[in-house]
Amino acid sequence: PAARRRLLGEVEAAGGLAQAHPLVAGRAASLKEEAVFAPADPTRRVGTVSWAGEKQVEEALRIGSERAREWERVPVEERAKALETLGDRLWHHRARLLFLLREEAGKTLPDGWTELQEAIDFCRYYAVEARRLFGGLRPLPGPSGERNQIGWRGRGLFACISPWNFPLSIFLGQIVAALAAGNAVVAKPAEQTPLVAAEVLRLALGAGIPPEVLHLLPGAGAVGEALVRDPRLSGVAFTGSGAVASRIAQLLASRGGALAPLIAETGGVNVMVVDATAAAEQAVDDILVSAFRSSGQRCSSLRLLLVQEEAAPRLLDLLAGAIEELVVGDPRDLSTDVGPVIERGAQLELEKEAWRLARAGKLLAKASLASTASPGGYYFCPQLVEIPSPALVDREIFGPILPVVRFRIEELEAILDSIARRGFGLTMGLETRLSERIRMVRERARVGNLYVNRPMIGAAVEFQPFGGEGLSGTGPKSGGPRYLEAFGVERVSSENVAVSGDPDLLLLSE
Ligand code: UN1
Repeated sequence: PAARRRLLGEVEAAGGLAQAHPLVAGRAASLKEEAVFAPADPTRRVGTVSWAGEKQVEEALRIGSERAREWERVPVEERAKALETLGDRLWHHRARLLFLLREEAGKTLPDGWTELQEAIDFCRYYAVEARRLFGGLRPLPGPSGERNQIGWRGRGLFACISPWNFPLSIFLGQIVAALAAGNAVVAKPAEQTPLVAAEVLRLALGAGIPPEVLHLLPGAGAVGEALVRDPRLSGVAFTGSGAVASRIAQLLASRGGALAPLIAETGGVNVMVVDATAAAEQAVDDILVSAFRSSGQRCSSLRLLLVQEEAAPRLLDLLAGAIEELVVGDPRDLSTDVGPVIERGAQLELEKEAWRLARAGKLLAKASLASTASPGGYYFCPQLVEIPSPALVDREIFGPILPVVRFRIEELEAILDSIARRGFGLTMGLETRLSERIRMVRERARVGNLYVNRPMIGAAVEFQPFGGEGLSGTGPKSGGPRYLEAFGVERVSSENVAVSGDPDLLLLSE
């Protein structure tokens, strides 16, 4: 608590109005400004943003595509060093970043802190990975008389289109991966969180990343669409809704020019199974974290709880009690467990969903709003709703509503199969003490990340590569050893050493 209070003091001292502009080749375009307000209290002004127009989009595309090769030719060691310096700068400027995460995105201090750590981890991990993969040509064996070598190179210009729920770590993770692989980047942050993005971009330029290869375009969907339609773009990294991912894939396919890869991470309808052998207290802790951390606004968050009927009375009782004790309120307050949701629209949508589920089932527990919270804030108090069938949860509800269904153990395999058939495949949680149950679930679940007897959010960079399949995304997992490959191309060089080769190789092949 003392350390938290000290950190809070530093965060408050780093306050003050923020500004975001389109930043093309290091030049800020000054256009009409609009105010940005805090979701915790929409009368609290956080700063101003000016949105990118057609002119900035065109310039970023032109300069980014022209200058990408220069960045690619920078030795990988130098590129990696710049990314590590950026990681150090994030740490150095942590108080300001935590302040902006709190004010602009409504994150509590612990939520901001995990995100900051993740962003730093991405910088360091992708720097190491860049050295491993992009460090030059590697020899391939045979055939005799030929020298064959293979290596990774950058693709060109990438668009990085990122969500508001991780305005620092996902925003930066995409950018750092693209840069590490030798690409130039046009970054379009979510329109809800341009201020964090602008701060991060300034830190990146100060870390030695040339302004000609990293451009920022704050804007709405139209900016992303204009980018993706342009044949000068060599690839897209996107995290957000499945609908937008499909739209991007269509635009990329129909724009003419070379085909460009789409690395997409989208939503999930993530299930946790608790069986009768589970350790109840552990399960309750893991459920609370999985469903309500970050106000349930992670794509990895728990969306549907399945409890074996024998375990249900005790578990749901404990869980209901714990939910009623959660403190929902302003993230400025250290006692807050759950902050606001991102915007008014999200709050209204959640209220509608909660109403629909409660009508079909029964509300078991609800947290309450702290008296210090602003009544105008976009709060939605965590709820536990028992429903009669998993079929009532057929799409992602992005916030702190937790529907629960009781099941009989002989139904479990069929339920898991029907969940897999829906096609979402991001995360799954399992609480059990039976090793054969762990094996069975691992076998039947079609998800990118399965978590057993621990929370089903909070994948750690390098140790738990993160990402889904099916409706939950394409492409390799972020924070894993395959991710950078998706941002590059592989090139092979084959040489007849009888003509050009060095004498040692000639001897070997004789
Ligand atoms: C997301 O919400 O888009 O595992 C991803 C986690 C985070 C990633 C969440 N590292 O919860």
